[in-house]
Amino acid sequence: MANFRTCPDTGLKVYSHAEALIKAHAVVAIVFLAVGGVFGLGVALTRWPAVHLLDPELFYLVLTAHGTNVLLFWIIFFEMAILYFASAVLLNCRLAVPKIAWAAFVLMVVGAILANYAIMQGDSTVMFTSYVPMKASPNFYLGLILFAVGALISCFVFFATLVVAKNEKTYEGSVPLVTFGAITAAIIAVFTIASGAVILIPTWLWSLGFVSHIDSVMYRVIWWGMGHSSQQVNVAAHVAVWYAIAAMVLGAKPLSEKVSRSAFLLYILFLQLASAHHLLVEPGISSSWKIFNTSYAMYLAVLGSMIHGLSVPGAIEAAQRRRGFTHGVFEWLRKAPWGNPAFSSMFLSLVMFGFLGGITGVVMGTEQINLIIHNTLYVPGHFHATVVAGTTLAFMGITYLVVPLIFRREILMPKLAKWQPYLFGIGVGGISLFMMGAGTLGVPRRHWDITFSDAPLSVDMPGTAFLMMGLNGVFALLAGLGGLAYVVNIVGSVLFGKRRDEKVAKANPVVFDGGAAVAHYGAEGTIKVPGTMVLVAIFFTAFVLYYYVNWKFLSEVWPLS
Ligand code: HEM
Ligand SMILES: [Cu+2]
Repeated sequence: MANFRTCPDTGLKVYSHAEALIKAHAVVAIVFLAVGGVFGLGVALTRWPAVHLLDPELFYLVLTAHGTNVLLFWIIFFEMAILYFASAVLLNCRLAVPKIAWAAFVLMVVGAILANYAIMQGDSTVMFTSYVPMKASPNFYLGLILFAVGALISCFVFFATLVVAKNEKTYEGSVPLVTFGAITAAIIAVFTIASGAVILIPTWLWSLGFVSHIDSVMYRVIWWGMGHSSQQVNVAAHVAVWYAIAAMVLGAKPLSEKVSRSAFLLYILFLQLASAHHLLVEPGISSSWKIFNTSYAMYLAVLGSMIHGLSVPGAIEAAQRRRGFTHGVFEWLRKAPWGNPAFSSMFLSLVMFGFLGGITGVVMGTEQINLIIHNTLYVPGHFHATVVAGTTLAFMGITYLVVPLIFRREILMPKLAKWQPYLFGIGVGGISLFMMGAGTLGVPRRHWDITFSDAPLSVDMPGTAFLMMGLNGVFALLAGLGGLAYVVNIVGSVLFGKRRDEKVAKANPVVFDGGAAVAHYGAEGTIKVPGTMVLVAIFFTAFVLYYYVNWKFLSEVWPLS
């Protein structure tokens, strides 16, 4: 029987099916993160020349398994949990069609297992991008299709739940910002999954032998309609998580909800076009198409992220100043709750996503300077900054709130939880930087052996490239340790953590003041956020310098005189 309980921390009404679905998705997500993380470590230890762990066959298989499990299964299962949280829980309402939601979950699980089975069999080593004419076994594509159909159905359950909330008037005014962010993510997800279907269904038929030919350029164009958009689903979701954590831990509300909402809107409007940045070196596509889509269109999506990048720390600064941390420019930041893993994950995610992921993304997305790093290890360096330091770390952060609020358990090892975001964050920051460094020196992407020992022409890789790959391995170990600390602590808490009844919840609240303190926010007039302005100035300076340096590099690649 489905029913509601009232959350002792927030006063929200929590519907039992929504709660159970959030738990199921979160747990399965974490299992795939653990599996995919181990594969990631295998990849990094192979690319460390002094270790060179796996043989070539196994390396590419493990690389395929790594990308698929973490980028698709970990992230998307977790995102579905966020959708249920942002609809049913935040809007105080029942879930529209719980049976269908469960069926979708089962489809996703079956699909994910089937794809993994196909990869492990060894005849689907096509990397997660599965570019034709490389051919995987039919089960690989079928697994991805089932997974995607499940995710699509979950998105529709989310939309239907919004309608239920509206009809049954379970909230007042417009939906909360976090829900708005989740709506953005879900809308983009529908486009993403549709692109996936358009390309993966024919490819599946091709691998079954019913279709004779798939055009490889067309494949890439449509595949990246999915591949890139899914990254924007991730960004929309993790930005929503930033706002959620800032609100829950500090009572921070955005400086202007309108501005934050329009920033989400920019994602919906401009982002699919930006997927052209994956095709910049593709022959057969015109330069004007590439340049239009990757500059004018892409910059508007980037603008969205930059607005959030100002708005989130601004909200935190304002909340901290209201609390009395008003000395100097940065007291609010120094005295932030750095020991709270939800907060530290969120802030590290914000900083690394912006500085490491954001700046390099714009540089890579520029047609001319893209050529310097195309298909080098710089590319995985960049996207580990976005999707691991950014999205994954943010999701880890909110788990520390989901465990007490939804699983109703205390965190089993709070000390470990305190350190975990730093371990993982520094590890991932390291692998991002060193992969980018190695890529700048010319180390190729997805290559088993940077010495090219079996190639007919010899290749001179500078010594620093070997150093970079070694450091990458060391920081991969650190990230692996941080990942392990997360998985063990969360699984342990869910199974063995102290139960949180009303009394425990009162004694150890995880949500700031039940969110009540923010209600009067607007009346205080304009709040100055000088610290945030300094941070933004540093960001732009770094941005401009790095952009300039890359054009300079380019001029050295092709000396004209
Ligand atoms: C312990 C943490 C991790 C480590 C040490 C790690 C390391 C690596 C390394 C070394 C590569 C290979 C780059 C190459 O040879 O081209 C790679 C690829 C990749 N990683 Fe990770 N990674 C980690 C976590 C993650 C997470 C959490 C995600 C996604 C959320 C992710 C997504 C990817 C993707 C999509 C690829 C590309 C696969 C391909 O080129 O087919 N990684 N990772
Ligand atoms: Cu992209």
